Amino acid sequence: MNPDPACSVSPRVGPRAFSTWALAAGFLALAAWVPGAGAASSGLSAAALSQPAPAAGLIVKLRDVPARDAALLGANAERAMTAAQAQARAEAQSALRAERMNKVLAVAGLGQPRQRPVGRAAQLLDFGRPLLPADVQRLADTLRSQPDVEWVVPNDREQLQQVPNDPYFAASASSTGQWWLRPVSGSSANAVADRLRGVPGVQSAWAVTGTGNAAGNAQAVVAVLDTGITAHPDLDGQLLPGFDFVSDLAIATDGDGRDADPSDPGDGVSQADKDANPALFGGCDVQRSTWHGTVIAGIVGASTDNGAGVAGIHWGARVLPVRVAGKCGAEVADIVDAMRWAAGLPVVGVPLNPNPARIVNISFGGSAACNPAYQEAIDDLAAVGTVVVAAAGNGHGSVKRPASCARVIGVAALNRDGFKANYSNFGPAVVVSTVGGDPTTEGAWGALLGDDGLLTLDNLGLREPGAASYGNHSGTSFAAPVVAGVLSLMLSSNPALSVPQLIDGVRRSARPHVASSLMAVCSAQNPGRCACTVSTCGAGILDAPQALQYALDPAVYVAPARQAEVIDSGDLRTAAALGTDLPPDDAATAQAEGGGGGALGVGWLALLATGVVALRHRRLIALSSTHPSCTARSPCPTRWS
Ligand SMILES: [Ca+2]
Ligand SMILES: [Ca+2]
Ligand SMILES: [Ca+2]
Repeated sequence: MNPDPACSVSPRVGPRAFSTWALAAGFLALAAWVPGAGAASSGLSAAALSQPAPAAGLIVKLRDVPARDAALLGANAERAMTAAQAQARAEAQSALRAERMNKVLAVAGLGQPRQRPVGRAAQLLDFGRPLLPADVQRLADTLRSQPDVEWVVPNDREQLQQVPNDPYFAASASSTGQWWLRPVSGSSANAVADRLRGVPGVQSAWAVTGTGNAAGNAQAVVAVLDTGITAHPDLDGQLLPGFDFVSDLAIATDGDGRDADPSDPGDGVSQADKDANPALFGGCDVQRSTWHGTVIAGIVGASTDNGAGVAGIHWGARVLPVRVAGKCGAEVADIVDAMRWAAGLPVVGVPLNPNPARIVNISFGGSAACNPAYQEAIDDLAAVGTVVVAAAGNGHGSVKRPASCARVIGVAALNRDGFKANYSNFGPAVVVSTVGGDPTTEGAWGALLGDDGLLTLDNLGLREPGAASYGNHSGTSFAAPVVAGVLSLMLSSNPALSVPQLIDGVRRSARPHVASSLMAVCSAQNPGRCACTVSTCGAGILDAPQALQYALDPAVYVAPARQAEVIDSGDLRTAAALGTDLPPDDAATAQAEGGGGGALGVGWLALLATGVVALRHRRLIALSSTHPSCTARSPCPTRWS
C-alpha cells in the first residue's frame, strides 16, 4: 500500500491557481516594503544541529567500600544467601551508600538531589531538571573533585531508533515519503534526498525529547481553527472534544449554527451554490471540499508509530478541532470567539472549554490590516499563555492577517532547499519560515526546484466526507502547523514557557536562511522562488531540535554559531539560466485575475475579510489498498469538481 504517484491530480497552473487568496489580494496594493539588501542571515551548518540531548541526572560511583560495607559484600557470603537475604543485604548496602553520598554532596555544595541505587554499586542523582551539556560538565567536575568519588557519568537518554513505523514515513519507489519530517541535510548535489536544508529537523527533535512525545509529561493542546475534522484512523486518540463556531447557516452546511460537534461536513462550492446565492458565493471558486482542518490536524499530530499511515510532529499531541470555516470561508466574529474559547476564555452562549489550548493555529486570512477584534483576542490569549500561529498567505505578496497582527507567529513557506516557496507571501511580519510544499508545476523553476508537498492526512470525499485517505499538500496553510507542532513539543518539554518566550525561542533558535549567488533575494520585483532574508521570511528557518534546546532552559540558551548554507546545485544553475521564477508582472496578473470584478456583494465582503487560504495542490492516496487505482488517464476522483 504505497503512495501511488499515479494519483496525482492535474494541478491548476499559474495564475489560475490563486483562488480565494488571490481574490482577497486583489484588494491590496502590493507591498511597498523593500527587503533589507544583503540582510541575509547569519549561518547554518547541518552538523551543528546534533547537540547532545540533555541528561536525566548523573550516575556516580563512590570510591572504596567501607569496611562494614565490604563485609556485607563478600562473594562467598552472597552465594550462601537466600534470595530474600540477598535482597535485604542489597537494601542495607544501598542505604549506606546513600548516606555516604549525602556527605559527599554536602561537602561539594550540591545540595541533596534525589538519589537511588543503580547498577552494581552506584547512585543515580536526579537534580530535578534535564541537564544540558554545560550542566553535566559543571556538576561532574565538582563531583570528581571529591576524593570519595570514583567516577561520574551522565544518565544520558539513549536514543531509540527515532524512525516511526508508519509506512508512509519512509521514501518508497513511488513516493518521497514524509521528507518534511527528516533531519536537516544538504549538499549541492541534485539528489532529492540531499535537498533538505529547508526542513525543521523534526526527526532530530524526537531524539532530543527521547521520544516523539517530548521530554515532559505535560501535553500542550494545539487548537486547529479550521474547517473542522473528519474521522480518520490515524487520528485515533489524538483529538479532544472541540466545538463548531460557524454561526451563519448559509455557509454552515451542517444545518445549524454553533454546536458542540466540530465535524467537517465539507466546504466544497458548486456552480449551483454560486447561481443560487451570487452575493455570498459569487467570488468563490467552484471546488471540491478541502478537508483543510483534517490535513492540518495530521501535520501537528497524526497518530505516530502506530504502524499505519503517516507520522505527525508530536506523537502525543492533543489536537482540539475548532470549526470556524464553512463553505467559502470563515467570518472574523466566529474566528475571534473560537480563539477565545480555544484558550479557555469565556464566550457567551458557549460552555467553557475544559481543555484550553496553549497553541492556536489559524491557516485562514484576510486581505485587510489587522483589526482590533483580532488584536484584542490575540492579546487576551497571550495573557493566559496561549500563542497564535498563522499562515502568511499564498499570493506572492504581503503578509495577511492575522499573521500580520502583533504577537502572532506569522509563518512563510519554504521549499525543501530552504528558498521561499513560489506562492508564499513574505515581509517583515513573518516571524519564522518552514517547509510548506512547493509545487513543481508553479513558476518557471518548479520542475527543477519544486517538491511534492507535505504528505499527511486527507479524505476522499468530493463534497461530503468520504473514506479517510492520505495526500500531499502545499501552502502556507501547512507551514503554519509545522511551527505549531514544534511549539507543542517545546511546551510539552517546558510548560512554563510564556508567549514571549515561545516567540523568542523560535526566532533565536532558527537556522540562518539559505543563500546562493544564483538566487536573488525576495522582493516585490522577485516574488516567486527567491532567497529569504530576515526582512522577508522572519528570523530564519524553523529549527526543531534547537527550539527544544531553548525550551529546556531559555535563560541559558545560546544559539550555535552557524553560517548560511550556500546552495549551488546544477538544478539551480539550470533554473537561473531561465530567468526569474515569477516576474512581478506575472504575480500582478495572478492577483488581478483571481481578484475578479469589483461587484462583490455585501455578504461576500464579510467573508472576504477572512477569505480562505487556498488549499493548494494535493495528491491523494487511498487509505485502503482496495480503493480503485487511479492513473493519469483516469485521475482520482478528487478536486476541482
Ligand atoms: Ca453547526
Ligand atoms: Ca457542527
Ligand atoms: Ca500513523
